[in-house]
Amino acid sequence: MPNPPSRPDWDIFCQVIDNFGDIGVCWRLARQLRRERQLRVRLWVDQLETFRPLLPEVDPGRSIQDLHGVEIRRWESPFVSPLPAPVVLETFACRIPETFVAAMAQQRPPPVWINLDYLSAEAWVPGCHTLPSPHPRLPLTKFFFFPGFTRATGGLLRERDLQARRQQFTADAEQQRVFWRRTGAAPPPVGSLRVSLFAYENPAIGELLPLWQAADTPVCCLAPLSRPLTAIEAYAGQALKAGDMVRRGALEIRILPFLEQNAYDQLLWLCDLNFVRGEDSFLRAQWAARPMVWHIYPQQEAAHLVKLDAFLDLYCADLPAASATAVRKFWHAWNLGRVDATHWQNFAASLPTLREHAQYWQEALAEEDDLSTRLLSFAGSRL
Ligand code: TRH
Repeated sequence: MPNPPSRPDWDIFCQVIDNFGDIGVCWRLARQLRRERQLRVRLWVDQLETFRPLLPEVDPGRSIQDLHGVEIRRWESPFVSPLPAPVVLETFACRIPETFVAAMAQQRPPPVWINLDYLSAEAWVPGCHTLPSPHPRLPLTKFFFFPGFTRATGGLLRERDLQARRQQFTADAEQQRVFWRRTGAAPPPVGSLRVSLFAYENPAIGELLPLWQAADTPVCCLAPLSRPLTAIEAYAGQALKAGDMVRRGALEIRILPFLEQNAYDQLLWLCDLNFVRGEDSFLRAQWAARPMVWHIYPQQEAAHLVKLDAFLDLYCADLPAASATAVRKFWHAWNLGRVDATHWQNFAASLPTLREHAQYWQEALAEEDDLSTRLLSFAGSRL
């Protein structure tokens, strides 16, 4: 029986813990389900202000808005529960409102309830993927869904046309001109190493910039407005804003505005090396098929370093030994906040190999079903 018009196909709940990754992932998935599968998606977001930099059309003052075919709802408290969708996705262990859970328990059959977890390459992930967790009181079961890099996991977020869009963009000088015009920056000088910089606060930034300043090859560092700005300002000895440029020796730093999510992809595609962080930019850098450096989200008791090594083991498995060592050492140094000249020189010497590897890595990942396909197939098997 078709759904009544007011009932969406999917409810997605997003609680912004900090930064942009939570909403970055949820928005990408919601938009993809709408665009590629024509599903009606209702996206609940507790902080619309954090959403806005990624999608400037978002109006934080509105409690309901329809953008790109997705119904965006401000997640308010107290929560007045509508009829839940047949599939309910809570993301990153956020707690969906009790009134909504109670409404889910009233449904026959009850909605498929999935918790989408964080991306990790750790060995325990396949064993926990799709495990059920029965509700202690209500006739509901929640399933844990883990994105991941292998067939035994939930896969990776990837739009169907992503590769084609990247190839078109990188081959089209006019699209690239439009990109530079929109960001308000001139294209990087020809022959320079184009580097994008997105990271958490990191003392290593203050160590790397002088190394680039003294490098033989010119470096153009493109930094969208975000936390590294503090370290860049300390290096430059002045306050900086979007549109500013700092030139010292072989280094030119351009401060870009925080880019709308699609434009950020384009920046990654245009660069020779991308410094990324968290979860979503980390994955987008892999789809960009370019060398990258990952600043992982720091966790208590250095748990993040185990997660970092699990990914490095996969990523470096097919690299020649010298490049694998250079990547491991540089990524460790970056995440420990201490980078020296040897780290950078060895890493830089491996860049041509890493570029080829990034292409191969991207192609291998793209052969697998993406996260939305696996989510839909799992939900379908439970409906
Ligand atoms: O912002 P992040 O650090 O996000 C997170 C959060 O810390 C979250 O709590 C944590 O759970 C998660 O990491 C692991 O980094 P991330 O994940 O890369 O998200 C950034 C988003 O911002 C991503 O969707 C890309 C987008 N972005 C833009 O749209 N424009 C930009 O200019 C930049 C720099 C990023």
